[in-house]
Amino acid sequence: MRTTGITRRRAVAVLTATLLAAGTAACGNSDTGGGPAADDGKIVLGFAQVGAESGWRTANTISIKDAAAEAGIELKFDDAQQKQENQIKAIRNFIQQKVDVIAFSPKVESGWDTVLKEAKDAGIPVILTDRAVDSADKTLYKTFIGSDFVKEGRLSGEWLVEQSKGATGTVNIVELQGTTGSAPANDRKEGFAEAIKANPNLKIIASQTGEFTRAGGKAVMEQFLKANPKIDVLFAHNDDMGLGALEAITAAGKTPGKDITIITVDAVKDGMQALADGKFNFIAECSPLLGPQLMDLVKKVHAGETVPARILTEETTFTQEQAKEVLPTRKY
Ligand code: GYE
Repeated sequence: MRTTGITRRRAVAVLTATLLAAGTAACGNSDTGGGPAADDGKIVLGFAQVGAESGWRTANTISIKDAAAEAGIELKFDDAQQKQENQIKAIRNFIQQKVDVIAFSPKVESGWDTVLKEAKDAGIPVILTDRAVDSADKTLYKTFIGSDFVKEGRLSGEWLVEQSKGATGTVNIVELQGTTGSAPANDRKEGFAEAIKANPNLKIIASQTGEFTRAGGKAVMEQFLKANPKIDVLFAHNDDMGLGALEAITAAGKTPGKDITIITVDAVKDGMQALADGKFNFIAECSPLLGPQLMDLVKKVHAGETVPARILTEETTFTQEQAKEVLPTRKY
């Protein structure tokens, strides 16, 4: 359907990956920071993960751990269990331990300036992965690697606009938002809302956070179904919330994918299975496999090399037919 767009995005991502790979061979003295290396000469990376809320996050954590081992980087990994204060504590610990590079996936966008300034003052470069921060001072971190969440929302909305072309009456949409204040929740909401403006029949009648979890998706969908007799479409900011919502929809005597059109984001295996089974209708992909690119960046910033301010990951979209095709070889 959007073959051209998909091809272009892939081309950009492949080019980015190639450039990154080429850059890692270079070496040099770091004047931008980097504490003493580990005794065995390995680069030490402190990574503050946001938690383990979804299939996406699990795949992301595995990717980071595997890629660090592969790259010969010593990884200090902290799971903040969805608490920003835990992430801040972990970053402060990394500073105290004088790690060489700090990377983290910020739970929410705001509230990072103080701790980022502490890392900068200590001369430890910081890389943001997956989620962005709203700090005005862009020198507080070296680069941001992750997806274009606005685009994911927009692609989801555009697909719906295309599907609803013939609709004569109002199409009632409910939205399950991700973690309040997080970059993916803010941006996916924005991109989707922008795209569906193209058809005035498309109306968001309810929108609430389901915290990116299955349990949250189920509980909020139950409320939506109780409060709204006519729901035509569900837009869930990730697969897990969509999967949780399936249970609520079935329990309410409706058929997911038929009575209610379901659009989600991520394309993790369980989501793709639901899509192939006809329970979901469309998924905008968000790749969790950031590990290899992150390790390349860690080496570069440790070597004091200049890196691009923003590095986008490879993404595509899936219909039910496309999900059936790729599912057998899906890795996560
Ligand atoms: O979409 C969701 C996860 O930040 C991109 O976080 C990530 C999001 C992902 O919990 O499943």
